[in-house]
Amino acid sequence: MDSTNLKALELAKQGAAEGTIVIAARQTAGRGRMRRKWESPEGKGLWFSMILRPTIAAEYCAQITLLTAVAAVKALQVLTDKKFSIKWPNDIMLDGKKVCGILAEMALTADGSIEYAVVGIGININMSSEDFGAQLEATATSLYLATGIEYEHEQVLKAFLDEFDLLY
Ligand code: BT5
Repeated sequence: MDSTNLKALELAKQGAAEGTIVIAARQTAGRGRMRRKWESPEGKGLWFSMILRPTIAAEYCAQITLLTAVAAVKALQVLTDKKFSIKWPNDIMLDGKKVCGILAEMALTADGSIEYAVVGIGININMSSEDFGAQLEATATSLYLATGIEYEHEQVLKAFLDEFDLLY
């Protein structure tokens, strides 16, 4: 699809339940912040978005990105035995390079609370240097590049959701 965030925003607007997840094998218009592009080639990573309906005031919305980052780090560390760090607020780093990015987008109600939030997460799983291309190779990495292991997408998704569920 174009972008799991776009699809999830559309579904949330139509009333989709909290916990709905949109996941794509490939994105043709994967989005980063400020209209930047997120490379999402087929089968090389986990590209997904979650629909949330948190009952918190909008002033606390930044916490959604922060707790997502913490959940991602915890899950990836358990899975791989590697040390990950967070470049706040939304980049997960491995060996000094970006392995995961987070994009949270939300809609507010008239009284200023959050109507729904969409949290998009991209985790580079099996990306090789060629998949990143000359521009990203210096700044991006994947679980495969760092460990030599080809992780299953479902395994990474489950590990993340287990941690996210606890923190959320
Ligand atoms: C982010 O933006 O890091 C948020 C990325 C969120 C992607 C997910 S995938 C599922 C969901 N659906 C979407 O459409 N998006 C979300 P930002 O901090 O603006 O970083 C973007 C920058 O990261 C780009 O300008 C590139 O420099 C770099 N980049 C692009 N693709 C990358 C990749 N696969 N791995 C590492 N870095 C990448």
